[in-house]
Amino acid sequence: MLSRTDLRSALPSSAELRTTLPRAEVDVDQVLHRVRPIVEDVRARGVAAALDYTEQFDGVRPASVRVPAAELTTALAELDPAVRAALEESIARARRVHGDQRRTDVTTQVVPGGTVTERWVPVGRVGLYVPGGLAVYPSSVVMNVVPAQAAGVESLVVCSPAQADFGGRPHPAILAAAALLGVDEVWAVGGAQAVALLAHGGTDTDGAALDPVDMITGPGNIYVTAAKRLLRGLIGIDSEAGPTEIAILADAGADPVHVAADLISQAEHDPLAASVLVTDSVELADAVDDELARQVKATKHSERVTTALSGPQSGTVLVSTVEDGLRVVDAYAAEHLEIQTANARELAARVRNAGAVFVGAYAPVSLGDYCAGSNHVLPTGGCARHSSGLSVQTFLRGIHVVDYTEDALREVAGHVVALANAEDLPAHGQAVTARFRDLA
Ligand code: HSO
Ligand code: ZN
Repeated sequence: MLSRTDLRSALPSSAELRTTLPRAEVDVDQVLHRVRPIVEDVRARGVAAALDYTEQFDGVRPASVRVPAAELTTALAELDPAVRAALEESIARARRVHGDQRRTDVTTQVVPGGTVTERWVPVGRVGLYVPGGLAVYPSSVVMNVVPAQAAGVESLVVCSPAQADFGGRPHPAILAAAALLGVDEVWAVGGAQAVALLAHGGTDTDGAALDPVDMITGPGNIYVTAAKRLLRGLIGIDSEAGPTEIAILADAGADPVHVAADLISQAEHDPLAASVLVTDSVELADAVDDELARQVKATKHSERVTTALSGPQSGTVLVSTVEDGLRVVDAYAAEHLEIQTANARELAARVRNAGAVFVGAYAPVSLGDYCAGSNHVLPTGGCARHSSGLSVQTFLRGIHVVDYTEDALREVAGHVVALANAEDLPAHGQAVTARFRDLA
C-alpha cells in the first residue's frame, strides 16, 4: 500500500531530500482568487454576507451568528459523561503543561540608570477556529483555548461552522467543550467568511456587536487558510495548517502492529493526510505493509485511509542506518514524529525539525492528540523547520520597555548622534542633544 523510496545507496542532501520525500501539494494560492471576493464582501456587508455564504456552503442559515449562552450550558448538560470525563482529563493535563510555559518579564540593567524590560503581554482578543467538515474536534477547542487562557488572553471567541443537522449551530460537542473551558462566546460560522467576520467584526441579527479580534488561530480547510493569508497583518495568525502528517522513524525492533496502527490513525483525518515510515529494516517495512493491509480493511474510515496511504504524500523511505533516518526525518520536518527505535530517547533529543516528537513504543500520536498534555495544533508541510505549534507563547507579545535616567542618556548621547549622522538622520541626534544645553 505504501510506495517506497530507496535511499540506501546514497543519501541526498537535506535540500534535495525536501523535494524527494513524499509530501502533499496543497496550493493555497490557487484558491485566493475565489476567497478574496468573499473576504471583501464580508468586510463590506458584515453578518448579512457571512450568513449568505453560510447558506450557500453549509446549507443552513442560522438565526444569529452568536450562539446563545444557554445553548452552551444545555450542550454541556447533555454531553455523554464518558466524553465529559475525558475532556476534563485532557483539559487538566493541557493546563498543567501550558501553565508551566508562561514566560516571566525580564529586566536588564544595561548601565546604571538605564534598563530595558521585556514585558510579556497577552493578545487582547483572539478568535479560535474549530473546523467542522469530515470530523468534529472538541479536542481542538481544548488545544486552542488552553494556551490562550494560560497566556491571559482576556477575550476569546470560538468560531465553528453552522451545521444543518444541528439547527444551524456548531456541533453540540464543540459547544459543550467551550462551556467546559469557560468560554461563553461561540459563533456559528465557518470557512473564509468566518475568518473575515472575525477580522472585521460586525453586527449580529439581533443588533448585538460582534467585536473584531486581534488574532486568529486554529486549523481549517484550504479556504480558511487562504482567508487567514489574505487578512494577515490586519490580524495575527498562527502558522498555516495543511493536511495532517505523521512520520515514524523505526528500526527492526519496532512492532509492526503499532507502526501500522499509528500510520492509519493520522491517515484517518483526511484523504490528503500523509503517513511516512522511515526505516533501515526492509523486514519491518514488509511487515508494516502486511499489517496495513490487515488493519486498513477493518478500520471504520477505510476508504479515506486507503486514499491517504496510497497517495503520493505517503510512503516508506528505506535508509541504510538509523542515523541516515534521522537526517531524513529532520529534512522532512513532520508535524508529528514518532521514534520507535532502540535508544529512542537519545535520538529524540537530537531531532531538530518536528512539530512534536513522540518517544518510544508507548507514546503514539493519538495520545498527544487528546491526553498527553502537549498541544496538537502543530506546524505542517515542512513549516516545523521555522515554526512551532500552539503554545502560551503564541498568544503573548514581548514589549521592550526602555527606562533611562538623564545621566544614563547623557552618557550615550555621543554614540546616538554619531549613528544618526551616519544614517543622514540628524534630527534623530537632535532629539537627544535638545535635552542637554551643553551638548546642543
Ligand atoms: N492529529 C490532529 C489533531 C486531532 N486528532 C484532533 C484527533 N483530533 C492534528 O494534530
Ligand atoms: Zn489526530
